[in-house]
Amino acid sequence: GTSVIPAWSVTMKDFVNCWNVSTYLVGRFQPKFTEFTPKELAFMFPSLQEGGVFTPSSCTQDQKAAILIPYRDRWKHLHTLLPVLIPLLMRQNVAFRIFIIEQELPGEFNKGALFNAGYLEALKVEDFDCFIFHDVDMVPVNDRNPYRCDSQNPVHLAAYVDKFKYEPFYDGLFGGVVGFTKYQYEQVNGASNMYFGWGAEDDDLRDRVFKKNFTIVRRPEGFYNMIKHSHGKSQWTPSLERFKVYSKRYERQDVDGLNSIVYHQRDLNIFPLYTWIKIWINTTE
Ligand code: NGS
Repeated sequence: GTSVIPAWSVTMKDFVNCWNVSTYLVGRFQPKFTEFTPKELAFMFPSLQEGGVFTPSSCTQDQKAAILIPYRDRWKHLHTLLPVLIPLLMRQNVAFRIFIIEQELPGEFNKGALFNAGYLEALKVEDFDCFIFHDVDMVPVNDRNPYRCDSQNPVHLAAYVDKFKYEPFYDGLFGGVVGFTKYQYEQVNGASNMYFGWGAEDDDLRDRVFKKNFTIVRRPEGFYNMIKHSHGKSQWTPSLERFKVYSKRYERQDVDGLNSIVYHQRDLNIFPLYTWIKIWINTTE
């Protein structure tokens, strides 16, 4: 209803109008998977500010979103995703900052730990309202899927993926692209830090969500195409340990997560396209 318009906004910018972007949106589209250099991308998006920051100019957003992309050794994917993701976020009038959360080598990839470290590091930069955890290989192909958090429950944006013929893969799928408010992420104690290698960390996160009496908002417009992997290895090798860790998930939830993450921030670089943070996590345990 109209009751959400606060008095202060009536003067100039209308924040409700920020999500009223129907005229800019195209719905489903088929992006070409083209890799660009950071320089080309910066040239393509002059309204993007240093650090990968965008603030819509015609309205005031009620949410500031941190787009957190866990990363390691996927340069080509990242620079194929961004030419699609950045203009989509702009069409949606999202106020955002893009963070690349890179895990320092060596050691197995740990996406959950990168979620937690990225979340904490983002909050040192700015007080964001919405945290979108975004796989580097998930390219959105429907811009009517708002990069926005739900005030009540965590959101699953990547609901329908080409790899699964755009069918729900399984009921509990909660991977690819998900969104939490600060309150929601802290209530579930973030993600588990104990999944090294591929798989199950997203199932664990889903169960944390349900355990704390949230439900999941699955977006009917959440269509994505996955970038094909030319080389396998490291983060894509299914971890055999994962079932063992997963079976103890409820015992660990309150002691393993946002409140227990041990990491070091090795580097923070403000580039034109993104804020790039290098993270060390202990992978020898
Ligand atoms: C499940 C994995 C999830 C994974 C999903 C989709 O089997 O982590 O497949 O993977 N769960 C376990 O391994 C317990 S996908 O086909 O997209 O690579 O997200």
